[in-house]
Amino acid sequence: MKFADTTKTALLAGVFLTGGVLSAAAQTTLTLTHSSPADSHFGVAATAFKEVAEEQSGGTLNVVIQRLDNEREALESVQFGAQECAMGSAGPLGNFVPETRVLDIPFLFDDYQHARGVLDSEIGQDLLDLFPGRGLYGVVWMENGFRNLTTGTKAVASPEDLQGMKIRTMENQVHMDAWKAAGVLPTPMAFSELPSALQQGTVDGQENPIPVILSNNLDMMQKHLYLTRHVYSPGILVCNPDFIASLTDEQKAAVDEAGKAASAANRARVEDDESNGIEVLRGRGIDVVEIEDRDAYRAAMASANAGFEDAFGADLIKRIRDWKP
Ligand code: EAX
Repeated sequence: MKFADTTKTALLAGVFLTGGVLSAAAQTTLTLTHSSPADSHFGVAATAFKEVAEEQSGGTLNVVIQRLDNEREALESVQFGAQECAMGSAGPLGNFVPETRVLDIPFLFDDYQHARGVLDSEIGQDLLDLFPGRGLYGVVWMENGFRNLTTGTKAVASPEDLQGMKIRTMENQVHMDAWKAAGVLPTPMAFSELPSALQQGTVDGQENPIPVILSNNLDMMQKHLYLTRHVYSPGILVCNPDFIASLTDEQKAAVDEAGKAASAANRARVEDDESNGIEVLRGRGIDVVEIEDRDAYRAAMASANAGFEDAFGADLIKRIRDWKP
């Protein structure tokens, strides 16, 4: 009797353990980091990614969302395989896949429709196809938005006033070259270092899209917001290629579907922030300045264009500029 009881318990324990082990083995953890708060154009995209990836994989993917504002470190970490995926601006991406820098040229895109159209076209896909050669898997282009200049105490009545100003840029050679052409002393740093640089006044200003300024409260550290929209800032969702290769077909398809859902949620939120965010920022007290003459900024940065043509090819740049729906 005693013997039988023990056996039964052992059997039950065995079943229980096997069940536990099975479900643990069947679940693959996917850590996805993103920059900006949960309530932002990247935060909502990460949530959409998690929902679709977990559902479409039949619950075999477990997506863990974390915030990581140093976007260069996030890309490095994905490349190493220390984390599975990362989402953020494409700011530091050119240090990994140099060809993507063509998208960072100022005044390249007329509006959101133009930029999204190019990213969704063969041009965007051709760029994504280069990622595996650089140790990354490009899931989908995302969006950060058109960037606007903000400054602290110094006011900018026209681009001439930029001469000698220290402006924080992303760690992006194209952006630095363009600002240098305008007479600025570009000061590249990771996004994670920006708030303290603004608070301590080590830079005179910075530039970022409305969704970023809004969700990170950058207006609290700046006096003026100039709606320069001088450059489109793509976003990107990347994963580690070995991780993708280790997935089942169903899981791989789930990641791609989740990428599409993330991109849709991200773009919808950018649109929302663009239509409502400027008023919100004005209400919070920052001096918002419409720019009548964006061409003056285009002209101020124009001397950098010859270098961009050498680097990326005049043909490709023209193809992007001339893109039509
Ligand atoms: O992703 O570094 C930047 O200014 C980016 O636009 C920001 O991290 C949002």
